[in-house]
Amino acid sequence: ILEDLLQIELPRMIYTKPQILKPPRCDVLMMTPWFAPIVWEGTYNSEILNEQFRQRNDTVGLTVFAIKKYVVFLKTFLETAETYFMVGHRVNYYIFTDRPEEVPKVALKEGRNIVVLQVQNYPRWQEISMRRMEMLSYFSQQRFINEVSYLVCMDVDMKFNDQVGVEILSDLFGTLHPAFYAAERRSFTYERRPASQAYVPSDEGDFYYMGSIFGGTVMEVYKLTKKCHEAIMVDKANGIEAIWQEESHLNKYFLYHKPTKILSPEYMWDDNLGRPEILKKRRFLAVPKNHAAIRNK
Ligand code: 2GW
Ligand code: MN
Repeated sequence: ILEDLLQIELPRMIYTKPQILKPPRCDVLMMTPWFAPIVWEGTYNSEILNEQFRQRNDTVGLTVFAIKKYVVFLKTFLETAETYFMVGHRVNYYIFTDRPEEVPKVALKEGRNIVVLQVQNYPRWQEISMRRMEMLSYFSQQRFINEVSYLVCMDVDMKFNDQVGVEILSDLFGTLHPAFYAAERRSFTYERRPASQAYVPSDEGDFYYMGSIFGGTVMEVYKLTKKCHEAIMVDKANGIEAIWQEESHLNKYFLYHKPTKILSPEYMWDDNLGRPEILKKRRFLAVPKNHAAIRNK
Protein backbone atom coordinates (compact mmCIF):
# COMPACT_ATOMS: atom_id res chain seq x y z
CA ILE A 1 0.00 0.00 0.00
CA LEU A 2 2.81 2.41 0.84
CA GLU A 3 4.40 1.69 -2.53
CA ASP A 4 1.14 2.53 -4.30
CA LEU A 5 0.86 5.85 -2.52
CA LEU A 6 4.41 6.78 -3.41
CA GLN A 7 3.59 6.43 -7.08
CA ILE A 8 1.14 9.32 -7.14
CA GLU A 9 2.64 12.10 -9.20
CA LEU A 10 0.61 14.64 -11.11
CA PRO A 11 1.29 15.45 -14.76
CA ARG A 12 1.79 19.03 -15.95
CA MET A 13 -1.54 20.81 -15.59
CA ILE A 14 -2.65 24.29 -16.61
CA TYR A 15 -5.05 26.17 -14.34
CA THR A 16 -5.43 29.52 -12.60
CA LYS A 17 -3.52 29.59 -9.36
CA PRO A 18 -5.19 29.79 -5.95
CA GLN A 19 -5.20 33.34 -4.59
CA ILE A 20 -4.58 33.81 -0.90
CA LEU A 21 -6.14 37.29 -0.83
CA LYS A 22 -9.08 36.37 -3.03
CA PRO A 23 -11.00 33.46 -1.58
CA PRO A 24 -13.20 31.81 -4.21
CA ARG A 25 -16.33 32.17 -2.08
CA CYS A 26 -17.00 34.93 0.44
CA ASP A 27 -20.70 34.24 0.76
CA VAL A 28 -20.51 30.88 2.52
CA LEU A 29 -18.43 29.07 5.14
CA MET A 30 -15.79 26.95 3.37
CA MET A 31 -14.23 25.29 6.42
CA THR A 32 -15.53 24.10 9.77
CA PRO A 33 -13.73 25.06 13.01
CA TRP A 34 -12.28 21.51 13.04
CA PHE A 35 -10.81 22.04 9.58
CA ALA A 36 -13.20 19.98 7.53
CA PRO A 37 -13.85 21.51 4.11
CA ILE A 38 -17.45 22.34 3.21
CA VAL A 39 -17.87 21.53 -0.47
CA TRP A 40 -19.30 24.38 -2.56
CA GLU A 41 -19.06 25.05 -6.27
CA GLY A 42 -16.04 27.23 -7.00
CA THR A 43 -13.91 26.03 -4.08
CA TYR A 44 -12.13 23.09 -5.67
CA ASN A 45 -10.50 22.01 -8.91
CA SER A 46 -11.99 18.74 -10.12
CA GLU A 47 -9.21 18.23 -12.65
CA ILE A 48 -6.65 17.93 -9.86
CA LEU A 49 -8.93 15.82 -7.67
CA ASN A 50 -9.82 13.47 -10.54
CA GLU A 51 -6.19 13.01 -11.52
CA GLN A 52 -5.23 12.15 -7.94
CA PHE A 53 -8.12 9.74 -7.51
CA ARG A 54 -7.64 8.14 -10.94
CA GLN A 55 -4.14 7.06 -10.06
CA ARG A 56 -5.37 5.12 -7.05
CA ASN A 57 -7.79 3.13 -9.25
CA ASP A 58 -10.21 2.90 -6.31
CA THR A 59 -13.82 1.81 -6.62
CA VAL A 60 -16.62 3.83 -5.08
CA GLY A 61 -19.66 1.98 -3.72
CA LEU A 62 -23.05 3.69 -3.95
CA THR A 63 -25.67 2.12 -1.69
CA VAL A 64 -29.36 2.65 -2.18
CA PHE A 65 -32.47 0.99 -0.74
CA ALA A 66 -35.55 0.36 -2.87
CA ILE A 67 -38.01 -1.55 -0.72
CA LYS A 68 -41.56 -2.22 -1.86
CA LYS A 69 -42.95 0.57 -4.05
CA TYR A 70 -39.76 2.56 -3.91
CA VAL A 71 -38.37 0.41 -6.74
CA VAL A 72 -40.12 2.89 -9.06
CA PHE A 73 -37.41 5.45 -8.24
CA LEU A 74 -34.54 3.24 -9.40
CA LYS A 75 -34.67 3.91 -13.13
CA THR A 76 -34.24 7.69 -12.95
CA PHE A 77 -31.84 7.36 -10.05
CA LEU A 78 -29.53 5.00 -11.94
CA GLU A 79 -29.81 6.69 -15.33
CA THR A 80 -28.92 10.08 -13.92
CA ALA A 81 -26.14 8.53 -11.80
CA GLU A 82 -24.60 7.17 -15.00
CA THR A 83 -24.49 10.73 -16.34
CA TYR A 84 -23.29 12.55 -13.24
CA PHE A 85 -21.97 10.30 -10.45
CA MET A 86 -18.20 9.73 -10.27
CA VAL A 87 -17.82 10.09 -14.02
CA GLY A 88 -14.68 8.34 -15.27
CA HIS A 89 -14.20 6.31 -12.09
CA ARG A 90 -15.01 2.79 -11.03
CA VAL A 91 -18.45 2.47 -9.38
CA ASN A 92 -20.40 -0.38 -7.81
CA TYR A 93 -24.08 0.29 -7.27
CA TYR A 94 -25.40 -1.78 -4.36
CA ILE A 95 -29.17 -1.96 -4.59
CA PHE A 96 -30.92 -3.32 -1.50
CA THR A 97 -34.39 -4.51 -2.38
CA ASP A 98 -37.09 -7.04 -1.57
CA ARG A 99 -38.11 -7.06 -5.27
CA PRO A 100 -35.00 -8.04 -7.23
CA GLU A 101 -37.03 -8.82 -10.36
CA GLU A 102 -38.22 -5.21 -10.48
CA VAL A 103 -34.74 -3.68 -10.63
CA PRO A 104 -34.63 -1.99 -14.06
CA LYS A 105 -31.98 -2.89 -16.61
CA VAL A 106 -29.93 0.25 -17.07
CA ALA A 107 -27.03 0.47 -19.52
CA LEU A 108 -23.80 1.03 -17.59
CA LYS A 109 -20.54 2.60 -18.70
CA GLU A 110 -17.26 0.74 -18.44
CA GLY A 111 -16.00 0.05 -14.93
CA ARG A 112 -19.47 0.34 -13.43
CA ASN A 113 -21.54 -2.53 -12.01
CA ILE A 114 -24.88 -3.14 -10.40
CA VAL A 115 -25.09 -5.56 -7.47
CA VAL A 116 -28.59 -6.46 -6.28
CA LEU A 117 -28.78 -7.45 -2.62
CA GLN A 118 -32.03 -9.07 -1.59
CA VAL A 119 -33.26 -8.02 1.83
CA GLN A 120 -36.50 -8.38 3.73
CA ASN A 121 -38.97 -5.57 4.08
CA TYR A 122 -40.50 -4.27 7.26
CA PRO A 123 -44.20 -3.40 7.66
CA ARG A 124 -43.56 0.01 9.25
CA TRP A 125 -41.94 2.65 7.03
CA GLN A 126 -39.99 4.02 9.97
CA GLU A 127 -38.43 0.59 10.29
CA ILE A 128 -37.57 0.42 6.57
CA SER A 129 -35.71 3.69 6.86
CA MET A 130 -33.98 2.83 10.16
CA ARG A 131 -32.98 -0.73 9.30
CA ARG A 132 -30.73 0.68 6.60
CA MET A 133 -28.17 1.27 9.36
CA GLU A 134 -28.22 -2.41 10.31
CA MET A 135 -27.91 -3.65 6.75
CA LEU A 136 -25.19 -1.19 5.86
CA SER A 137 -23.10 -2.20 8.85
CA TYR A 138 -23.60 -5.89 8.11
CA PHE A 139 -22.69 -5.61 4.42
CA SER A 140 -19.80 -3.24 5.06
CA GLN A 141 -18.17 -5.92 7.12
CA GLN A 142 -19.20 -8.88 4.98
CA ARG A 143 -18.66 -7.52 1.54
CA PHE A 144 -18.00 -3.84 0.90
CA ILE A 145 -14.67 -3.87 2.73
CA ASN A 146 -13.38 -6.33 0.10
CA GLU A 147 -14.80 -4.52 -2.92
CA VAL A 148 -14.67 -0.74 -2.57
CA SER A 149 -12.67 2.00 -0.84
CA TYR A 150 -15.47 4.47 -0.21
CA LEU A 151 -19.20 4.20 0.32
CA VAL A 152 -21.77 6.82 -0.57
CA CYS A 153 -25.13 6.01 1.07
CA MET A 154 -28.16 7.62 -0.50
CA ASP A 155 -31.94 7.90 -0.49
CA VAL A 156 -33.49 6.54 -3.68
CA ASP A 157 -36.24 9.15 -4.16
CA MET A 158 -33.63 11.38 -5.77
CA LYS A 159 -32.08 12.23 -9.11
CA PHE A 160 -28.70 13.57 -10.16
CA ASN A 161 -28.86 16.89 -11.97
CA ASP A 162 -25.17 17.89 -12.08
CA GLN A 163 -21.71 16.47 -11.31
CA VAL A 164 -21.22 14.59 -8.04
CA GLY A 165 -17.60 13.49 -8.11
CA VAL A 166 -14.58 12.64 -6.01
CA GLU A 167 -14.70 16.07 -4.34
CA ILE A 168 -17.23 14.54 -1.91
CA LEU A 169 -14.95 11.73 -0.75
CA SER A 170 -13.23 11.79 2.61
CA ASP A 171 -12.90 9.52 5.66
CA LEU A 172 -16.33 10.55 6.93
CA PHE A 173 -18.72 12.97 5.29
CA GLY A 174 -22.21 14.29 5.93
CA THR A 175 -24.48 16.73 4.10
CA LEU A 176 -26.14 19.94 5.24
CA HIS A 177 -29.93 19.61 5.29
CA PRO A 178 -31.24 22.05 2.65
CA ALA A 179 -33.93 23.40 4.97
CA PHE A 180 -31.58 24.15 7.88
CA TYR A 181 -28.21 25.34 6.55
CA ALA A 182 -28.99 28.93 7.56
CA ALA A 183 -30.91 28.06 10.71
CA GLU A 184 -30.06 28.79 14.33
CA ARG A 185 -29.11 25.92 16.59
CA ARG A 186 -32.41 26.12 18.48
CA SER A 187 -34.38 25.37 15.33
CA PHE A 188 -32.42 22.23 14.39
CA THR A 189 -34.81 19.28 14.65
CA TYR A 190 -32.49 17.09 16.70
CA GLU A 191 -34.05 14.57 19.05
CA ARG A 192 -34.74 16.60 22.22
CA ARG A 193 -35.97 13.91 24.61
CA PRO A 194 -33.19 12.79 26.97
CA ALA A 195 -34.67 9.28 27.06
CA SER A 196 -33.56 8.67 23.47
CA GLN A 197 -30.02 7.68 22.53
CA ALA A 198 -30.24 10.34 19.81
CA TYR A 199 -30.73 13.15 22.36
CA VAL A 200 -28.83 16.35 21.66
CA PRO A 201 -28.95 19.07 24.34
CA SER A 202 -30.09 22.52 23.23
CA ASP A 203 -26.64 24.08 23.75
CA GLU A 204 -24.82 21.61 21.46
CA GLY A 205 -24.74 20.90 17.74
CA ASP A 206 -22.83 22.24 14.75
CA PHE A 207 -25.12 21.64 11.79
CA TYR A 208 -28.27 19.73 10.98
CA TYR A 209 -27.32 16.93 8.60
CA MET A 210 -29.67 15.15 6.24
CA GLY A 211 -29.98 11.37 6.33
CA SER A 212 -30.26 11.09 2.56
CA ILE A 213 -26.56 11.28 1.70
CA PHE A 214 -23.55 10.44 3.84
CA GLY A 215 -20.50 8.27 3.50
CA GLY A 216 -16.79 7.79 3.86
CA THR A 217 -14.31 4.94 3.88
CA VAL A 218 -15.87 1.53 4.40
CA MET A 219 -14.33 1.43 7.88
CA GLU A 220 -15.83 4.77 8.91
CA VAL A 221 -19.23 3.93 7.44
CA TYR A 222 -19.10 0.62 9.29
CA LYS A 223 -18.42 2.39 12.59
CA LEU A 224 -21.15 4.96 11.98
CA THR A 225 -23.85 2.52 10.88
CA LYS A 226 -23.04 0.03 13.62
CA LYS A 227 -23.20 2.67 16.32
CA CYS A 228 -26.43 4.18 14.95
CA HIS A 229 -28.02 0.75 14.64
CA GLU A 230 -27.10 -0.12 18.22
CA ALA A 231 -28.55 3.17 19.46
CA ILE A 232 -31.76 2.51 17.50
CA MET A 233 -32.03 -0.92 19.15
CA VAL A 234 -31.55 0.57 22.64
CA ASP A 235 -34.32 3.07 21.88
CA LYS A 236 -36.54 0.26 20.66
CA ALA A 237 -36.00 -1.70 23.86
CA ASN A 238 -36.94 1.44 25.80
CA GLY A 239 -40.08 1.98 23.75
CA ILE A 240 -38.92 5.22 22.14
CA GLU A 241 -38.29 6.13 18.49
CA ALA A 242 -36.31 9.22 17.55
CA ILE A 243 -38.22 12.06 15.93
CA TRP A 244 -36.53 11.68 12.52
CA GLN A 245 -35.62 8.02 12.85
CA GLU A 246 -32.04 7.22 11.80
CA GLU A 247 -31.47 10.83 10.71
CA SER A 248 -31.67 11.80 14.40
CA HIS A 249 -29.09 9.15 15.28
CA LEU A 250 -26.87 10.27 12.42
CA ASN A 251 -26.95 13.81 13.77
CA LYS A 252 -26.01 12.61 17.23
CA TYR A 253 -23.13 10.59 15.77
CA PHE A 254 -21.76 13.53 13.79
CA LEU A 255 -21.84 15.74 16.88
CA TYR A 256 -19.31 13.51 18.66
CA HIS A 257 -17.52 12.09 15.60
CA LYS A 258 -16.94 15.18 13.50
CA PRO A 259 -17.14 14.59 9.76
CA THR A 260 -13.90 15.20 7.89
CA LYS A 261 -15.79 16.80 5.02
CA ILE A 262 -19.25 18.34 4.71
CA LEU A 263 -21.32 18.60 1.55
CA SER A 264 -23.20 21.83 0.93
CA PRO A 265 -26.91 21.75 0.03
CA GLU A 266 -25.82 21.57 -3.64
CA TYR A 267 -25.64 17.85 -2.86
CA MET A 268 -29.12 17.61 -1.40
CA TRP A 269 -31.55 20.08 -2.80
CA ASP A 270 -35.32 20.22 -3.06
CA ASP A 271 -36.81 22.63 -5.58
CA ASN A 272 -39.64 23.38 -3.18
CA LEU A 273 -37.04 25.48 -1.35
CA GLY A 274 -36.55 27.82 -4.34
CA ARG A 275 -33.15 28.86 -5.78
CA PRO A 276 -31.13 30.93 -3.33
CA GLU A 277 -28.22 33.00 -4.65
CA ILE A 278 -25.59 30.92 -2.83
CA LEU A 279 -26.68 27.80 -4.69
CA LYS A 280 -24.57 27.70 -7.86
CA LYS A 281 -25.40 24.11 -8.73
CA ARG A 282 -28.20 21.70 -7.89
CA ARG A 283 -26.40 18.39 -8.11
CA PHE A 284 -28.71 15.95 -6.33
CA LEU A 285 -32.41 16.68 -6.22
CA ALA A 286 -35.38 15.28 -4.36
CA VAL A 287 -37.90 13.71 -6.74
CA PRO A 288 -41.40 14.90 -5.86
CA LYS A 289 -43.42 11.98 -4.53
CA ASN A 290 -47.10 11.45 -4.08
CA HIS A 291 -46.88 10.54 -0.43
CA ALA A 292 -50.22 8.79 -0.21
CA ALA A 293 -49.73 6.63 -3.31
CA ILE A 294 -46.08 5.73 -2.98
CA ARG A 295 -45.78 5.34 0.75
CA ASN A 296 -48.76 3.21 1.64
CA LYS A 297 -48.36 -0.52 1.08
C1 2GW B 1 -40.49 5.66 3.53
C2 2GW B 1 -41.45 6.44 4.17
C3 2GW B 1 -42.80 6.04 4.13
C4 2GW B 1 -43.15 4.90 3.44
C5 2GW B 1 -42.17 4.14 2.82
C6 2GW B 1 -40.84 4.50 2.86
C7 2GW B 1 -39.82 3.73 2.17
C8 2GW B 1 -38.49 4.15 2.20
C9 2GW B 1 -40.14 2.57 1.40
O1 2GW B 1 -41.30 2.09 1.30
N1 2GW B 1 -39.15 1.92 0.71
C10 2GW B 1 -37.86 2.34 0.78
O2 2GW B 1 -36.98 1.76 0.11
N2 2GW B 1 -37.52 3.43 1.54
C11 2GW B 1 -36.11 3.84 1.62
O3 2GW B 1 -35.90 4.70 2.72
C12 2GW B 1 -35.72 4.61 0.36
O4 2GW B 1 -34.35 4.38 0.07
C13 2GW B 1 -35.94 6.04 0.79
O5 2GW B 1 -35.26 6.97 -0.01
C14 2GW B 1 -35.45 5.98 2.24
C15 2GW B 1 -35.98 7.09 3.16
O6 2GW B 1 -37.37 7.25 2.98
P1 2GW B 1 -37.94 8.56 2.25
O7 2GW B 1 -37.00 8.91 1.13
O8 2GW B 1 -39.36 8.36 1.89
O9 2GW B 1 -37.88 9.61 3.40
P2 2GW B 1 -37.54 11.19 3.28
O10 2GW B 1 -37.29 11.60 1.86
O11 2GW B 1 -38.57 11.94 4.04
O12 2GW B 1 -36.19 11.15 4.04
C16 2GW B 1 -35.59 11.76 5.15
O13 2GW B 1 -36.03 11.25 6.39
C17 2GW B 1 -35.87 9.82 6.57
C18 2GW B 1 -36.25 9.46 7.97
O14 2GW B 1 -37.60 9.72 8.20
C19 2GW B 1 -34.43 9.39 6.33
O15 2GW B 1 -33.58 9.87 7.35
C20 2GW B 1 -33.95 9.91 5.00
O16 2GW B 1 -32.57 9.58 4.82
C21 2GW B 1 -34.13 11.40 4.94
O17 2GW B 1 -33.71 11.84 3.66
MN1 MN C 1 -35.96 10.64 0.57
